[in-house]
Amino acid sequence: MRKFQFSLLILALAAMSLGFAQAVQKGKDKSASTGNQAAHVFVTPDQVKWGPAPPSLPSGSQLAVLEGDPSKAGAPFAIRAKLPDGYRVPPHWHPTDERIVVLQGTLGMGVGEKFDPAAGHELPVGSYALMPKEMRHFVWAIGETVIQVSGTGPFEVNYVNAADDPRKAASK
Ligand SMILES: [Cu+2]
Repeated sequence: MRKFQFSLLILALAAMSLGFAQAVQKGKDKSASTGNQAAHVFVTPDQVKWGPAPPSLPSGSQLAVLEGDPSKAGAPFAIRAKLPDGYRVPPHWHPTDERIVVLQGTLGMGVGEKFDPAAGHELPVGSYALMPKEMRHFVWAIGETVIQVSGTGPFEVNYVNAADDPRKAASK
């Protein structure tokens, strides 16, 4: 049984890195005219490739990588997440700063170790949020909500209550 769970985890991780690798292909051509070695990125809306969210997030959301590899430590990344109406991410924290722009819908967001929308904020389209590393917070979606998250990897989700971790639930 343990072995089975472990292989599931490996599969999930492999799927994640595949998804990331695919996205990283974009914008690899270098600017010859300026000699600038940094890769540039242009992503039009039709080029955003949605896939299932990583197992660290509750199921039902979708994720697209716009830039970089969110699993890589010390490297910048930008991703989008599409959250269905009523979607929730219970109190959690990240090892790095999380920067969010709301592109569609309304993102509810609050700070603290208890999921309490009454103590949170409703962020409509155009809103920006910065959640410093290790700060406990929670989010919920009002209407189908699309957010852009950028920061420096690794993008990891740690739950305040172990029971909220979908990775734990999946291995039950
Ligand atoms: Cu978060």
